[in-house]
Amino acid sequence: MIRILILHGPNLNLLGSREQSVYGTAPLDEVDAAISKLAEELAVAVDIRQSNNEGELVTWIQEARSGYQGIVINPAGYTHTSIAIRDALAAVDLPTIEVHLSNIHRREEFRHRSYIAGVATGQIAGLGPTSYLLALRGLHDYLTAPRKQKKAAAPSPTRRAVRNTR
Ligand code: CA2
Repeated sequence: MIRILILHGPNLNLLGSREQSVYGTAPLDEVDAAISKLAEELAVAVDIRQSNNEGELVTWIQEARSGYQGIVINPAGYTHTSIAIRDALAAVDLPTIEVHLSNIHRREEFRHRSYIAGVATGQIAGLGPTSYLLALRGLHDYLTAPRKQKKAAAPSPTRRAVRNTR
């Protein structure tokens, strides 16, 4: 069974309690329940975690190398600051979807830069909790789509020459 690690970054534990006009009214456990429901429909296993600590997120990303086939991450405020999270994602080299509840590109200028986007497979932003569901569905499709085979190596010049003399 495909296993996907879902990570929520700092302050997302406050969802639903304040800043509702930006992040919506659903608390994090409601978002997690919707993610788990979709995971069941897709027959993937999800492990959902939240941390306010950059180092803890880095450790979880490193550990994902064994046992997980992909990562969905909302790095929250660390999106715009964390080279450590970017480096961890680059090091594990798992297909990763970056998620945001809000559309970071139409907010303050400092939110336009993501250190994560350059190492992510894709980014989904601006759709509230649905961003997570689209990310999970997209990552599932990405992981289950048939991949093109690598081209077979061309025969070496010597072998070609031998064949041509027959
Ligand atoms: O839109 C997103 O998902 C963000 O990742 C959320 C981050 C923000 O720093 C990013 O620029 C965009 C903030 C998460 C904080 O969430 C709160 C939720 C409720 C109340 C206060 C903060």
